Amino acid sequence: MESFNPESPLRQDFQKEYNIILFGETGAGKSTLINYLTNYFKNGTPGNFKIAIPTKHHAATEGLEHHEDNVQDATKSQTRACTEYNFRKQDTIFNFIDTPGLSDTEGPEQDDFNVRQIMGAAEQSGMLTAIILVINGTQARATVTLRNTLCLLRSSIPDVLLQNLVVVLTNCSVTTVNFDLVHLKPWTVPESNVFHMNNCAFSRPVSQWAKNERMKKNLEKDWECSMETIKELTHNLTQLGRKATEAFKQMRINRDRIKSQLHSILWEVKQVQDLQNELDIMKTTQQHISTDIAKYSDYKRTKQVECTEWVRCDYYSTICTKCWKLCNECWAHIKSPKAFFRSRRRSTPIISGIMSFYNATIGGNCQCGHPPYNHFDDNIKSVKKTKTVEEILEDIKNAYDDSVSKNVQIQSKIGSLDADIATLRHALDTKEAEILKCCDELKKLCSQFNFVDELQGVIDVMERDARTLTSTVARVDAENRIRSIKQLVDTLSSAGKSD
Ligand SMILES: Nc1nc2c(ncn2[C@@H]2O[C@H](COP(=O)(O)OP(=O)(O)OP(=O)(O)O)[C@@H](O)[C@H]2O)c(=O)[nH]1
Ligand SMILES: [Mg+2]
Ligand SMILES: [Zn+2]
Ligand SMILES: [Zn+2]
Repeated sequence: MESFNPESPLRQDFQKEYNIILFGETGAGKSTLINYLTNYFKNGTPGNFKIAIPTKHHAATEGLEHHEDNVQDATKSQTRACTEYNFRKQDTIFNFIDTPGLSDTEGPEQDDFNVRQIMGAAEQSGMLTAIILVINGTQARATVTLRNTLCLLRSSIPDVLLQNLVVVLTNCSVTTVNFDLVHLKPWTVPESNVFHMNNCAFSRPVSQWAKNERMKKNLEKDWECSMETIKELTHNLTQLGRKATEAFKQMRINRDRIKSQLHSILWEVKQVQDLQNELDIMKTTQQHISTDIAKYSDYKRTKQVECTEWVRCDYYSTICTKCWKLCNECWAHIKSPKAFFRSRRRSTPIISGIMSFYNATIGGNCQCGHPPYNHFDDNIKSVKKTKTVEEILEDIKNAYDDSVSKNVQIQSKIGSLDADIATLRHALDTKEAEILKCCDELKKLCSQFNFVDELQGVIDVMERDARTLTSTVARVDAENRIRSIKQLVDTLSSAGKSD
């Protein structure tokens, strides 16, 4: 905020100093009121206007700085920044702060920016004597714009300053006013602090009325009334106690905190959703891997194999050591004398073999083709058996091992993603809690505080983002977040209504 003191740089010489800030809808007549105050303090007259803030038809005369934008364009808020105007009356200084108007046609973001500026200017003033609500007194109905302005006002003025509210109804007189002060509810402003003014002198060029006696007369009459009202107004201001503006600061801190938390919530919800999408993809992959593991787990195969085993029996046979087959089966029972006789020589199998050979073939090779010394006698026989053997199918086992190791990897990735998501969710919960806390603090400072629009904006963004989510888990999560912010909105608005 800029401060201009045209009269005296030595403020400390003066004993009484009053800081007054103007609040109001765009076009309500705040800057015009400053111009009227300029004329009041500097003895301006309809023949000799003193203009601090230029208008469409009047150039500035006081060489003061101002922040009027586009004075030719009436659709936009004219005052773009807060400016302090200092006036002296004997031993008293009045510092009036002109501010940008609320319900700017440029929308809620501009409003938000302006509210921040205005509250900042109020905070900077250190001590405030009054907040003057400048309201166009011709408004009979609570239009959307008026409701919006009042909502912004209620949300930005701390309770400690409600005793210092002064209302200036413009464009009207006490008899022509249409604005009903009940619109200000639950605020009540004592009648002594409500003023009516018709500050019409700067609405048209001097040329339009200077030569029209009737117009001139009317204008001069209104002018006189306004000057009278300002006299009363300034007197009343000196009667109000000054209040420290610390509450504005605390409100600013909490508002900023809420905003920053809301922003990071939006960002983190997106993060959670991205991670959740990734997690979903991984879980699908893991399902495929599990199917593969089940599919390839059958890499062992059992086979029935035929084999020959030699077992004892109760008769003797001749066996070839080359062919491993019976060449002469069952030529004597184990208990027969022949067997007994032959078995005594069993310690010399070769002789036994030769003997058996002679016995069996009467000389020459056996029918198997091998010579006699390749044969022996024994009470054994060959038995055919089937055995079960296990076989490992290598490529299937490789696929199985591969799937198992992939599963281990993905499991650990899923684990760390789960942990990341849990951390983010926790951070989100903390932020939601902090927003609640800040809202509580704000409610204590300003019982009419309402952040619903702000929160609604965040909800809109979240809902828009949620619609694009592919992951069902992420969508459910987003919906839960949206629900909890909505709950916050409900709590805030019902608290507002109950007041
Ligand atoms: N007839 C009449 N016109 C007024 C009165 N107060 C302001 N106006 C006119 O209304 C228009 C807007 O007035 P401003 O003083 O610029 O309004 P403001 O509140 O400073 O507006 P912003 O800077 O946009 O917030 C101007 O054309 C003024 O001449 C009034 O009491 N009576
Ligand atoms: Mg203005
Ligand atoms: Zn043989
Ligand atoms: Zn043989």
